[in-house]
Amino acid sequence: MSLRTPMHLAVALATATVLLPTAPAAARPAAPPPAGGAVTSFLVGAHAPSDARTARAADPARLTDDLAAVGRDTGARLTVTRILATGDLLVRADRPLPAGTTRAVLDRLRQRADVAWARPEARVRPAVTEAPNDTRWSDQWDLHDPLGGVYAEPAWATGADGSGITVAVLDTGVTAHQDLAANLVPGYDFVSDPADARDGDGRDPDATDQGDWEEPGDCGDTFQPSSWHGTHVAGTIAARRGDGAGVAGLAPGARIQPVRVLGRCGGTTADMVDAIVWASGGAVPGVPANPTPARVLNLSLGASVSCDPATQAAVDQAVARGVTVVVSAGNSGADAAHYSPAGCAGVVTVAASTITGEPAPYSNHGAAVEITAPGGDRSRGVLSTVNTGRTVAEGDGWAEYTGTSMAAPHVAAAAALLLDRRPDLTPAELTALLRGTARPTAYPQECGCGSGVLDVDLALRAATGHPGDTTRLVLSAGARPGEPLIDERGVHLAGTLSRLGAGLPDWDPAGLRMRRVDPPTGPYRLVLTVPAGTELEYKYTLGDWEHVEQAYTDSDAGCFDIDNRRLTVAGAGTVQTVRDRTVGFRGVWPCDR
Ligand SMILES: [Ca+2]
Ligand SMILES: [Ca+2]
Repeated sequence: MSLRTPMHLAVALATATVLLPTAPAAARPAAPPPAGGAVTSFLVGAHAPSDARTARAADPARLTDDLAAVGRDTGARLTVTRILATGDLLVRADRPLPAGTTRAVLDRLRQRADVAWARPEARVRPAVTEAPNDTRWSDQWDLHDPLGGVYAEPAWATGADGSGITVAVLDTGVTAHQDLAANLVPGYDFVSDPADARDGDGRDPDATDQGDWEEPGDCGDTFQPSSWHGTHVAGTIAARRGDGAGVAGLAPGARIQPVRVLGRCGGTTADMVDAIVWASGGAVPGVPANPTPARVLNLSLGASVSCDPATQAAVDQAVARGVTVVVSAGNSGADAAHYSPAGCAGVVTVAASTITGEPAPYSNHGAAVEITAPGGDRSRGVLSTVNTGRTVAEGDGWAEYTGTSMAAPHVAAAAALLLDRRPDLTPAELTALLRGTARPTAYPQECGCGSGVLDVDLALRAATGHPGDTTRLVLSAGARPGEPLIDERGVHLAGTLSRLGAGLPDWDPAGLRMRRVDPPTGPYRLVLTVPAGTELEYKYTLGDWEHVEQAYTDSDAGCFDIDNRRLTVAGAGTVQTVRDRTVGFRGVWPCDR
């Protein structure tokens, strides 16, 4: 796949020598990444398409001369660097401009007779324009849904895919699967009881899932088909992306190390403890050393007991070796502290959320939870790789499963993406990044779902120190089914305001006004009061209809309304996502003042 990246722009600049009136491309230093919220480039309308008779084409050289005076007070150099195919001009500064200079540049440009309009340039978001060609991609709401998803596409657009990072999946093993085979490294079978392992022996180097079906009387009264649980978890982390088939994993460049600890009727704590040590690079008596120790472990499993000292010691060892241990919170709707390994110290305990970004009703919760990620519910599960066999393996399949088991691998994959860009991150640093960029859920106090829902895109930007031109405010609002989202007084915003980057004005969450308008199931209205002169990019979704727009306030602070499919920009806006009963926002402020 070819996602648009900043590299395309850099290439274009380097080759556009004839369009650099004041500085040859070779002598022009590469533009630094924009600091949070600062402006480094402008788009200038060189003619008015609606009234071409009265407009004259702007002269790049004269524009540059004019802008030189504006930039002088800050020492910035402004250059017309490209003429777009539309005839409009791209003006770039050689450094991020402070707010006052940005304003002065825009004022100067707009005073010119040969300029129809001028705006700070905003980044086009590849998340909206391109998608992987995996045939089931549209069903992977967990990766791309604006309310419930983890924002995989903009994260991938940074170039991160988990390459070079091994994630151990301590689970039922994996089966052969076309969507996984390329990303597997050898693991180990730690199931020591041959009857549960079903492969005729105890521990051995073959982590192939033999099926965990249960006959009546095995450990329950009824037949249970094989789950292929480990294959599902592995696919969420690193199924092949862009192969025209099946699903895409969140970290499709990562390697999966299958470590088998679950068989018929589950597994034992003793086997899990050894597997944690081995997968993270420690020595286990009687087992050859792991040639490819993992940086991340995923344990989508648990028992309803508090963390025992052996499990805690194994986790401590892994963490001491720089390995991040991600575990599912459990599916009992109870306090995760009373489950193991969810309640262990030093692990990243993951609760589950739904397609609407709300806490999943079955999910364990509480102070032991670090973060929440998509796990689905009865309406929509998480789609990933499975086998079609009811007992032993048969063929490749894909299926939606629901649970915190499905949530944890999103976080494990996110960790792999972060380590791809920042191999130096410690487990504690990594956890702090994931938590610090999660978007708050509705009713965060009651939720007990940690810092909120995973946002891989924001985490990567924070990890790489490149909030770039997308310094963002992330706002979250929502309502439980059946509850009014916003009361008629116009203010009912759950969640908190989080902020990345510097240089932004203070935003007051109380400045958000949201009101439901008629008909009751129909459009919502959002009124956002923003400072004058705010440029931002926003996305709104109505049903399957999605659109990205930019708005700019050049005089008074204002607001915009989204009224069904009619969008009126009276001042500035925010990201707006509209669904039946839930409204979420996700702000993208490419520049600010
Ligand atoms: Ca075995
Ligand atoms: Ca695929």
